[in-house]
This record gives sequence, structure tokens and C-alpha cells, in this order.
Amino acid sequence: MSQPDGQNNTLDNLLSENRTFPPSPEFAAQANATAEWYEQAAADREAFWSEQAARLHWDTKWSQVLDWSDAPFAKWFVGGKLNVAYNCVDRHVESGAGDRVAIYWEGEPGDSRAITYAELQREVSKTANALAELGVGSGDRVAIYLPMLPEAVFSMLACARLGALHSVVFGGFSSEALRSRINDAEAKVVITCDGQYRRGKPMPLKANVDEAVTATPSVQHVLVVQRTGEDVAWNSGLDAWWHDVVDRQSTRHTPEAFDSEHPLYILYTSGTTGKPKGILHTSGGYLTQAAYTHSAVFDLKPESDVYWCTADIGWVTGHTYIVYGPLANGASQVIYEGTPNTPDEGRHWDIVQKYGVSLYYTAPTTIRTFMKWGADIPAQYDLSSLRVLGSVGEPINPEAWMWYREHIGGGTAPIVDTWWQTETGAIMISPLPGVTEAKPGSAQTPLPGISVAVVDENGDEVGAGGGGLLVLDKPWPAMLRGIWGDDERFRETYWSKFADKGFYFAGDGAKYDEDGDLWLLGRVDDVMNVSGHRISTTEVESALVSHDTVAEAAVVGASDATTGQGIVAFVILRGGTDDAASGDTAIAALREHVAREIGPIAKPRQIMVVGELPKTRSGKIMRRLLRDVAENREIGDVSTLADSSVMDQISAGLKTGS
Ligand code: 6R9
Repeated sequence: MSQPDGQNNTLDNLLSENRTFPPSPEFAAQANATAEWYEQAAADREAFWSEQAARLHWDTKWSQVLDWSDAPFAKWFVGGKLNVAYNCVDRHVESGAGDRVAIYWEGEPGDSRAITYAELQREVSKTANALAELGVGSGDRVAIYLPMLPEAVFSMLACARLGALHSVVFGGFSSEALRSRINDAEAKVVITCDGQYRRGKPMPLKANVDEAVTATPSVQHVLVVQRTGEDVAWNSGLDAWWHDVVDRQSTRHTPEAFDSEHPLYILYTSGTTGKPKGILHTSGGYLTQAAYTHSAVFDLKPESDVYWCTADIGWVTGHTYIVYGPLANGASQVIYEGTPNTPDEGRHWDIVQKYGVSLYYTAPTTIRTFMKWGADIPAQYDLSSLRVLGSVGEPINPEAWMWYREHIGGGTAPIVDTWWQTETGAIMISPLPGVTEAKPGSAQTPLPGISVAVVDENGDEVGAGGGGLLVLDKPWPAMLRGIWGDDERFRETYWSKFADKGFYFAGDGAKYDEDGDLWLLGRVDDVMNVSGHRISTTEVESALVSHDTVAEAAVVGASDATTGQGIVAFVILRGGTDDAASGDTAIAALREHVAREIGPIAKPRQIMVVGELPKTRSGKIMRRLLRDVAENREIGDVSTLADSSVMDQISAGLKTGS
């Protein structure tokens, strides 16, 4: 398969992946999605999306499906009016599902709460009344800085109900990060809590808000949920307890219908420059695609399934696949407050068993952590309720895919590897369970209604077997409507690279295999160029992880005087691996292994054995920092690391030669 220019060597080891898993006839017979959807959507995209929008309750029907005349600013379901919170809550109560549990909330210390749709309606109504009393109205911004508490969901839906925009800031972000986000959005109210449980201990949270709001002129109120009961400093000019303000409100609130393009939320995400981008999402199109994808990709049966997405509500996955998609579909879902190893490494499986979770959605990094802990842990639990497994956030290597299917999915549950971004708002590329013949490591196919292309630098399609840049060549309902307050940056970041073609540039590399299935190669800045050969970091990582001594691997391209870039790998060895394995022999064996898996060109120049990898709070490996180590530079900004001491450990380990 090797091409003379080396461009198409990229994923040869992954592309030689020839295991396929056809859907079982039983699953296919009951699946929500059908193969015909691809044809229907291709024949008339707008008619297809119109049908999907009919999943929702509209107070006024739209007059036009898509207005793309002001591209890249899209308008979907033009003239339609709806209330997003009504769609996620009230209509289920009105249709007789009020007694269905919406949220099985599981606290880290073991406390729990089951919230029905009827109760959710009361809680969201009270919260909306409280926010209105604090002066929040349509178009205002509310910052939400909360861990995984039911109040986070109530707050988001209360904003949606009032037509106010929420800006959820992940509870792990610093006060400085919170402040810059509050100021960028000019939020009027901040919702937080006293503290949160992390690894069995109460950790303060409000103190960060106290520090942030010393320089946030827009903030008029801070609403504080009591979770841990720890002492907090009190700013009487701003602060109010949730239980004082929300609890006394009426449980009734009449939702108002807003325009389909009414803004729903801002969510900040990092870009190539330091300043985070406030990604703006709106109402009708976003909710349509959230509901459609959640139903089709997870095969949700609202009456019988128990769904669990392990993401934090502070990330887009939490927005679309904890709040808006599942609740629009009337799902029963688990929300878990804590870490997967509290009180022990079986916590997730204990929760699956306790609630009979049937649809489970997590990230490859979590799956690899479970692999590191060992298959004997999930084996102690009854996981037979699981029937669909999802993956999101980064490419899933075939090794982790196989482990997930085997040890979590009982060797039968279909895996959906879902590619999407904060900017896309909802899943774009994924197998459909019951329809797609699955292939470990490949996200495979754009969903019905979604159109993508893999192009070269000139924007020309590369075709089957070719690698290049992933673009979205047609607008989609949940697409971002801009960057808050910065139209220029919106055009520049996503639309300027292929301006003449009108493509959205996703920033990811991708490749089609010979069957026409898509393989995501990671961010384009993660693709290395070694002696003119393009090699993806994912490809080498995948090869390393396929060796049975390796638990996790991160690979970076470090500048090299001879080859342009050299491959430097950081590996965590599996628990139980002999210490001697970190010695020269084991490293030599690993280099040989990669050479065997991919080819001599992909042999890492250097392999460093480490105890941990630097990860962001959303679990993404920060290769930039590893590149600093690999290039002997001073290590850059570590403020977005989940654990900022990891880089010190890595540097110290390298100095002592361990
Ligand atoms: C939902 C989310 C987006 C970036 C995206 C890509 C990577 C996400 C992936 C995947 C390969 C998948 N990514 N899902 N890569 N396969 N299934 O993660 O949003 O935090 O904005 O990140 O994540 O590189 O461009 P976000």
C-alpha cells in the first residue's frame, strides 16, 4: 500500500485491521436506525432534517429548513419557535411519563437521588423563577461553575427556559480561567457550590469563585448550592444560598417559545492561541441533532434503557449527551459525581450493576485506565445489562476497542466510536448500532444527514485509500453559530482555509481505507513528518499499546536535524510488569515491535518510561508539554493539566534515569 511520496503510509498498521463485527440479527431487528436513512438523507437532506426536527415540540413550525445565504452563519428551521427546556422536561410529563426517572444521581460518598420527570419539572421551574427574581432574562448570560450535581442540570435547563445563555465552566478550572470566561461573556449571575467530593474528600470550590469575582464587573449575584457543608467565606453583597432563594419559589413556571435561532449557550474551548473561544450554539437545530443522534447512535429505548455518559457537564459531551439529547428523548440516565476509583476501581461497574445501565458512553483514555487496572475488576460485576458502548474524545486504538467489547460488552455489545467537536455540537461520524458492520478503531461513516470530505491542502478530495484533512462540506443543524463576540475569529479559524470551497475545517487529519471507512488521525498538529513520511501519533501509540507490556502511550514528533521530526514515545507499563521491563532491553523490544507493526520508519527515536501522562481535565493528552520534554525545552504552561505535578514527576524521572 506504500506510495512513492510516503503520503499514504499513514495508517497502514491500523488499516491492516481486518476484524469486522457485523450487527447481530436480534439487535438489527430492534434498532432505531435503519440503513435506508442513508439513502433518504442523501436523496433529500432538508426533508430528512425536517423529519428529525419533528421529534421536538414546536410552538410555531418553521417555514424554511435552512437559510445558508449568510454563510458561514447558518439559520436552521427558520421562523420556528420552541422552548428547549419544555422539550426536555414538560412535554414528557404531559405525555404521561412524569413518573419515569429522568436522573439517577449517584454521589461519590454513596448518597443517591432518583429524580422523576415530574420532579425535574418542579425543580427546573423553581430555578427559573429564582433566576428571574435575580434579574435574569432572555439573552442574559449565566456562568455555571458546578460539579456533577443535579443542580447543574436544573440550572442549565432553567436558563434555557428563560432564554438566557449558560456558560458552564468546568469545576476543575482555576479561578483565573473562570474569571476570563465570566468577563468574556459578561455573565450576570454565577452559580456554584460550597465544595465537591473528589476521591473521598470534600474539596472547596466556592473559594475560586470568590477570587474570580473580585474583578468581574458584570456579576450581580452568586448563587451557592450547599453540597459538602464545609465553611465558606461569605460576600454579603453578592452571595445567596440556593436553598434560601430557590426552595421558596413556585414549582410552576410558564415557558416562553423562542426563535429557533435564539442562542442557547456558550461553551469555551481551547484553540491554537491562548485565548479560549466561546463557541455559540442556538436552539432548534442544536436540539434536533442532539435528540436525533442520541436516539440513533445509542439506540435509546426511553421506556427500558438506562443510559450513562461519564463525561463532565463542563464539556460539550456533558451538554449534548447528558443534558439536551437524553432529556429531549425522555431517557432515564445515571449522573455520577465522582472519580472512577472511589472507593475502589470497580466503582463504574458497581454503578452499572446497581442501576442496570444498558447504554454506556465514555472516553478512550478511561478505557485504557480500566485496562491498566485489569480485566479482573469488571469481571467481578454483572454487566449483562450493557447493550451499546460508546467512545468519544480521541481516536480509540483497536486494542482498547477490543478490550472494551470483550471485557465490558461481554463480547457482543456494539461499540459506537463517535467523532464530533464542541463546534459541531453533536455527533457527526459514527457507526450505527444494528446497521454498521463495526471495525475496531474506525469511526467509519458520517451519520445520515451529515456530509464530510477528506481533502488535500488544495481542498481536493483524496478518495478511497487516501489521507488528508477532514472537512465538513455541508452545513448541519447543530453547527456552531459563531465565536462569542468575535465573528472575525470564527471566519478565520474554521472557514478561511478552504474559503473558496466553503468548507468547515475541523483541524483533524483523516483517512479513508479501501472500504471507504474513515479513520481519524488526531489533530493535524499531531501528525508527524519523519523523513517526508507522514506518520500519525495515533498510529505509533496504537502500535505501542498493542504490545502486552504497555498500558498507555503518548507519542510526539520532536524536531530532528536529520529527519525533520523524530518520534519520541512516552509509555506507561502495565501493572505487574517486571521493573526490569523499563530497562534498555524492554525499550529495544518496544522499538522493534513498532518497527514490526508499522515499518522501520515509525520506530521511535526514543522511548521514555513514565508513571503518568500529562492530561487535561477532559482526558486529552497534552502533547505540547511532552514535546517540550522531548526537545529539552523549558516546559510550557501547565495550568490546564488535571494534575500539574505530572510534568515534574516526568522530568524528575528522566533525570534519575528511571
Ligand atoms: C466531543 C469532543 C474535539 C476533538 C476532535 C478530535 C477529537 C473527538 C473523536 C476524536 C477521533 C473520535 N475527537 N472524538 N478523534 N475519534 N471519536 O471531544 O469535543 O473536546 O471539542 O474535541 O477531539 O480531534 O477535533 P472536543
